[in-house]
Amino acid sequence: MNKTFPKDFLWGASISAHQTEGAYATDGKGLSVQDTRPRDNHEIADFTVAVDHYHHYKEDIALLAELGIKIFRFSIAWTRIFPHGRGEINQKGLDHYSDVIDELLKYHIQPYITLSHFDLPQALEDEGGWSNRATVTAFKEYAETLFKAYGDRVTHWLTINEPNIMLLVDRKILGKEIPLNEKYQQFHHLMMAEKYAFDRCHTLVPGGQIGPVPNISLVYPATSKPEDNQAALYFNSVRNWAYLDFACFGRYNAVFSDYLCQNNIDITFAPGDADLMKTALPDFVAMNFYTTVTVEQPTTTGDMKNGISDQQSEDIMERGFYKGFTNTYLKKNAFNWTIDPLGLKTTLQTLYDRYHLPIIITENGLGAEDHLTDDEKIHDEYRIDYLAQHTEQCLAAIHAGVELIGYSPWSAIDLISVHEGIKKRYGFIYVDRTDADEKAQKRYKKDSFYWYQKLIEEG
Ligand code: BGP
Repeated sequence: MNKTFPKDFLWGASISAHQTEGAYATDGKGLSVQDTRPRDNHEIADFTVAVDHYHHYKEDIALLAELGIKIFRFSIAWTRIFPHGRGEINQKGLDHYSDVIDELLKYHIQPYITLSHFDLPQALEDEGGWSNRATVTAFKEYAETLFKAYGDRVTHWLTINEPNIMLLVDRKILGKEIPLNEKYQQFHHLMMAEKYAFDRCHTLVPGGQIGPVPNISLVYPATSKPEDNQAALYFNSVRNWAYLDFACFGRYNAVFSDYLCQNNIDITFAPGDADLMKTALPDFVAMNFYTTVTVEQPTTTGDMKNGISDQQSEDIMERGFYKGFTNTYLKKNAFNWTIDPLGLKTTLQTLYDRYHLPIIITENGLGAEDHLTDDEKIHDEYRIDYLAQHTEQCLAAIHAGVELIGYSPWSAIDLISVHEGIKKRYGFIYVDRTDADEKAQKRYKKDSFYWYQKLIEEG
């Protein structure tokens, strides 16, 4: 059996705009919900400076070229293009990303651009955000603007980053809780926004290819008890397949529909939605994977906390459907996220078997507190170990027949964690700052940089 990856395998690295760029109000950029979100912990870095990728992008891309990546997954900040979400275009914003794209192409690195990564314009949020159907139209106009501006150089696009996590883990991602009824009308609007992006990309971008980019954690039952299997069935649908069945089949998943019905949730369609759902379809599935999740059937008594406070921890629960369960067969990282490399292979096989579309992994990584030594090294062997185990399972999935076309781990460079600041580092490149002190943000190559460079060279 071939021990190496296909020669055309798309080795990449990933970031998002708000977690790396900083320059949160520079060159005409408007405020997003990530700039205004309530912060319960003022000890951790916010996104105002982040790792100043906005000004360091040439240096960072040169390092990524040295790393040897073939693709670079990054997101465009909607509020750099439309400071108020719609209406007047900010030419400086359009110019900035045009320069970023040209810098990547200079090194023959293919851009994989995420249209939106948790950073809805605040001006649209003020009008109801994803609860307001008008936001779908604003997103369509935003996507069309990018396709027209960059479609001559960028063929591969991702829609909206992890809509499932944005909705299910709203407190962590957005700093607020969305009521259940509203949450699933937002689901419909997010999914329709994605459909418009599929449709317009295929119309406006020559050879354009586009895909959804959910966070997929396969859900295991805590025991072989039929009740626990039911709990896993429902959470797999609510967390994973609801989003991908809508994107890839243009349908409401049957188990998810029952979940909505049991919660008395009615979804309002707009005229034309049912048709566009079926006709606008993706070319590939992008998937972010960190871990798997285990659930049990909730008992009718005991402490029942509704909702999910973190996508990885066991304190997820929805009364009557599922409750997080500690899987003692899996190790955990320092931030309480389980580690399940074989679960990645199983997830890839399950996904491919269900959708039969090419798959690219656009996030996978280990958040850890790295340390810069006096001789300017970062010995992150724990990250090498995590990535080695997961890329090994990627190869095993390919040998098992999965059309896995690429692996773009999180993250290219250290960045500000969604809610745990800079101390939770993911990058191949270390950025010298702390949560409290921005310092000079000097860049250093970690041991994992050299490990990944070798893996890309040798496949
Ligand atoms: C995913 C997001 C990324 C990143 C990652 C790590 O859900 O797409 O933006 O945040 O999770 O999560 P965290 O930053 O909480 O460690």
